Amino acid sequence: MQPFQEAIVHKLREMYHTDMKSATTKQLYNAVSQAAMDTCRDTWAQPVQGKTACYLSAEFLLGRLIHSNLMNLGLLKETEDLLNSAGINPNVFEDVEDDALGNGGLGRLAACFLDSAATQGIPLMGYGIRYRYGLFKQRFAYGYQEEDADDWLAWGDPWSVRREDQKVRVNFGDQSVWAVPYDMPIIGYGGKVVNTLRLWQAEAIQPFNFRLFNDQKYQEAVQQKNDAEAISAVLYPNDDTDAGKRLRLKQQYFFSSASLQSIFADYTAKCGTDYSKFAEQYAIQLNDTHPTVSIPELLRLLMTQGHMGFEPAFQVVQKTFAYTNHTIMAEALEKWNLSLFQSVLPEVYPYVVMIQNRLSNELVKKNITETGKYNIIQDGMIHMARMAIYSTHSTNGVAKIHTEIIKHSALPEWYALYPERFNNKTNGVTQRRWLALCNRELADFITERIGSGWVTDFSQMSRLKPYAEDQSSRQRFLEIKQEKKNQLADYMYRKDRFGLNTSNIFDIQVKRLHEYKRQLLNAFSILDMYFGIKDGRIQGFHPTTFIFGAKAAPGYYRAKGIIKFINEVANLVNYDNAVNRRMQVIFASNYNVSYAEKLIPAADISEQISTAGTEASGTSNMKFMMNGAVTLGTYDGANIEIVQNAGEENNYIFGARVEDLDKIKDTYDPVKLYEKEPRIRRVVDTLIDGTLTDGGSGWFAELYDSLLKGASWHKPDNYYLLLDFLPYCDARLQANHDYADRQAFAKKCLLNIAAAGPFTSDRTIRQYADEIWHI
Ligand code: NBG
Repeated sequence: MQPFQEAIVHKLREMYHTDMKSATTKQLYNAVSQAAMDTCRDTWAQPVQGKTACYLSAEFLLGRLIHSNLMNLGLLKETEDLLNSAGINPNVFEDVEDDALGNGGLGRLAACFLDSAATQGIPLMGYGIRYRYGLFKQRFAYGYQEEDADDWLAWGDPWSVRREDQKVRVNFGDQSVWAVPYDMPIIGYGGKVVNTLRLWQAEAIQPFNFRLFNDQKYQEAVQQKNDAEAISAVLYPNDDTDAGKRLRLKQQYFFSSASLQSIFADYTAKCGTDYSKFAEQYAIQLNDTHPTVSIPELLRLLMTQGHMGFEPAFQVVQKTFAYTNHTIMAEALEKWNLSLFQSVLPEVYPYVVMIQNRLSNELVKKNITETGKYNIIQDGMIHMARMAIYSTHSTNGVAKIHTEIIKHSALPEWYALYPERFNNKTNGVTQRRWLALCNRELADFITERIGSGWVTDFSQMSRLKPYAEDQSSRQRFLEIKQEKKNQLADYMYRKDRFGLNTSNIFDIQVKRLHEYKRQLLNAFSILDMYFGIKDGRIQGFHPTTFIFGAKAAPGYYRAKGIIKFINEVANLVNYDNAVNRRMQVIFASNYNVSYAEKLIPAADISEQISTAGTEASGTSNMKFMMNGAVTLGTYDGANIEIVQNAGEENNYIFGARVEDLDKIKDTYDPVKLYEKEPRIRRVVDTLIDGTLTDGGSGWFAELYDSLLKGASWHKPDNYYLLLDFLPYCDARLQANHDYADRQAFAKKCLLNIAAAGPFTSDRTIRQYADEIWHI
């Protein structure tokens, strides 16, 4: 036995008095994880040298850790051999809950960054919240989404270490709590560098009041404990909307203050009490506006504990912080009601006022009289994005087009004032989780051809390009794709009891449910193909399985209506014997990181169909690309950079561009399109003509109205579904037609893989380190 295998056996005995043969999955999981933790404790304990970057984020969507950690430590194979030799399926840990401390792209990006930084030896610390319950679990009941709590701790938490000695106190207007850190090792590939993710848990200062209990006031006796724990109880399930809740502001300040206090104490221990050099030791990146209250918090610490004057303290703040914007959706630009802010954070509010005063003086000096669009405090609200841009040295978008939109249409007034602050950092994803781990067959294929250097140097992927011309490589690629479809089919059968037809094209759209992402357009186009096949209008259609995966925020009823609609479309198609050998529609339930790891490698077609100008970047588009799918998408977000690199001829780009939409936005009339085009009318009418039923909820009629009548808060069809409908259907049928030439299609896929080099988060994080943090 190898030493690591012995360590696992030893852990089982020590922790559970059991052995490989009798251990439960949970025991195995905890024993393997603990044994792996032991192998990296020494490396982890090594102090960071030089400047540290701190990534503050309300979300870290890590996914399941055991496989990625074992892979990065080089212990995956040994572990699997041990399981095999004990007659245990090496896939046992697939039953282990996925951690879900994030909503979608923003939280998953943070997780990719951690992996990339540790792998490249960049000292990056993550700071966030240890939510007791992560993103809800999704079920379908009669096609409706139902939500259950995500009790991720039920499996134990072997990858965290509670650091009682490092807890700090966080004060609100009406309560004080402990913030207790749980540290997780972030193990770089090869195991040479181990960074830290620190997640804070809220706990009561006095968890139990003995006197009240004695007076038989049982509820009151634990009131403080409940109130404290509420702060880190749940992740807000909103993806890019501002929940606008008191508790949410508390969450934001809770982790911001705890992180800043901790960083401040580290600085003091390292450099003493001269805080003027703080920015030489720490760079702090704000992941969207959620941690922006860190800005006045650092100012407060520098001025009260560091005894600095306002101006020098502000200079330090500005040099330390940088801000990333992840969306231009107006509803996501956080604003807090002034009186709410004052009552929750009375000790912080004065520092916001100081920042506002400095801004006011600067505007006067610059002769700017229209101050309303700049003011941080305006009309009874505190504008967090404004505070973030004004008080930091860098504001970045997450794809080229997104950064241009920020500069020229979302926040042009700020760009006019401080053009030098704005920069772009196109997102990336880690090829270790999203290729090496989730698609080992394809990873081997690549390594056999270009060596294994791509695992840590993704620019080497371009060396794969010649193999796109090689018939036997294309054949092998097709075999691997088939294998991944078979594996997905097994998995989906176990999870959702779906029987996938694995000889079909797999056409997949997985991402949060949002109107701008246009899952409804996808469903309309499926209906159009369905009618077209039945009517004989569409001939020679290659059988296709259309797969969706998406959670809707529980309070976002229109998104829930779209889920119900897609499930009804699925029923219609799948039970119609006239077409169901040619089409299948499937909605995977509870889409999450682990599901993505199965779905993405099996895809032929990656659906990236957001309205031009709305998706800041997208990151699943990159994961699909590196797993050999073609992109069927709009000219939006990182799709643009993807097709520029991989060739438009190897992808399927359709629909209106931002410039086109700008021209028509005041005159666009979806009703005209609806009246003129029978195919549009037919699919839209399924919302109200009884073809499909919403079970009496009224949701389908509401969707119909949103397209043709608009609502008090938006114009009709404000995401231009009807405008892009026909071009989308055409592009989709073209891809379907092209697929028939398997060799030619495989070539497109291979060229996409070979062009994926720039879309690694290794490149992205290097750019943050070089250009923003100067590490
Ligand atoms: C999301 C965008 C995506 C982007 C990720 C990561 C939010 C607020 N924004 O397009 O919608 O890829 O951020 O940058 O979740």
